[in-house]
Amino acid sequence: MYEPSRGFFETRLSDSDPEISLALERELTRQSDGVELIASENIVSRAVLEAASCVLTNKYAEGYPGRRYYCGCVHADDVERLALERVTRIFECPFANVQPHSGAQANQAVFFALLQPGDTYLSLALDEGGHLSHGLPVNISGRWFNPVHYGLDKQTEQIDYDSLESLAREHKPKLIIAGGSAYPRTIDFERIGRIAEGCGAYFMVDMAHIAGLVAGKVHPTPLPYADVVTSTTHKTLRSARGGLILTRDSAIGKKINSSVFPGLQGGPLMHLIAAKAVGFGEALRDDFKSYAQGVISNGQTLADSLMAAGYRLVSAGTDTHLVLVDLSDKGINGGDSAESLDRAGIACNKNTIPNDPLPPTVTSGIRLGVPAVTTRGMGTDDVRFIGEQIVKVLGGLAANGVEGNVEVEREVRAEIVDLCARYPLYPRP
Ligand code: DSN
Repeated sequence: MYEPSRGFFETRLSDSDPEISLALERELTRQSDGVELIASENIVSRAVLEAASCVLTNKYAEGYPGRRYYCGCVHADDVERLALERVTRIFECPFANVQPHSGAQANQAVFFALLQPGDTYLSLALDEGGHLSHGLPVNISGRWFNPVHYGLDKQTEQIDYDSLESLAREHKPKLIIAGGSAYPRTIDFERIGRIAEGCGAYFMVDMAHIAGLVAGKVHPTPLPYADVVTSTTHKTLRSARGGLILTRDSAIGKKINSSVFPGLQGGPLMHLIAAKAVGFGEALRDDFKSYAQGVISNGQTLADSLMAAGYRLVSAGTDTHLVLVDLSDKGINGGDSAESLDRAGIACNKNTIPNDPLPPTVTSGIRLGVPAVTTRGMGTDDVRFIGEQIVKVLGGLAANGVEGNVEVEREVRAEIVDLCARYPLYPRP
């Protein structure tokens, strides 16, 4: 007969599995010593981190609070009710579903609830700032449905609302999606809502990138105009990793619930719902507003410092946490730039720019974002300094090439480690 040793319940990870423990320790060092400018990333509180590894990882809770398929869900119910109560308060919206495992699954749940396979919908083109779950041909949204993409105005590089309207008239979509992962500007939700209404389409906003800015009331909310709003919970919103769906319409809410479970998912990740609830609680506090304001001022500062150094930004600036840098006139590409910056301690990602002549594996741009540095407490002076370091690395890359930039990367890396030491993360275990 199997008899677990006490060690099974008592031994810490570092003793039980030194290999994984070491990798995690190194990851903490990487996060602590580097500047994180990946626009979709953030750093959660210790409380969120603790909840994410709680005992609810052991629990199956298929169904919804008060309507579960398994027994023993009383505390899971409390946790999910708190998550729902908090998130509906943040966004002033009567219905939420906090069970989607990710933003992409939240989007799929909306498709499953409101569309039939083959239905036409409009969304922002991926290479103009959209998202792969909004119609990439190899994604389920592109294979099983019929996406028609709207794009950006060539002059302003902001959404071309007139052409969106013409496309809506021409294609009579069942759904219009707004939002994306590399669009730095405020979207006119009211106008797209009107266009959707005019052609009888549902209007969905994927606010994954801006959810924390909406929560902090430093960005217009899509809630009054959209039939349904999806989001991730871990980007600017700074909660645990996962997805979220909101709607003001109870009939849509019912459909969403059954499309998340049992339509797409089985047991919800209750430990992450607990951690989402903790993050939502934090977003209701006053200091979250200061954080959100900090994100906006840091984003603006990063944009201004790069433009002042002669870098062209897509749409010539930002209204949010992210900036998209066009490197095509610098003789360097996005892939090499992101890797060089990474070696210098600055993490970001290569990103296509509108009408990019280079493939998505190379790209002509990089996407930068400031949520994580803002969370650490870095302010506009620090961000200006980070901007200068970016300019040094990219200038070195243009002048010296990939191989020759080692010295510049080393110098910048030392500056970045010094900067980060002033803004420590979690204590070591
Ligand atoms: N991977 C996310 C981003 O970087 O924007 C979107 O899913």
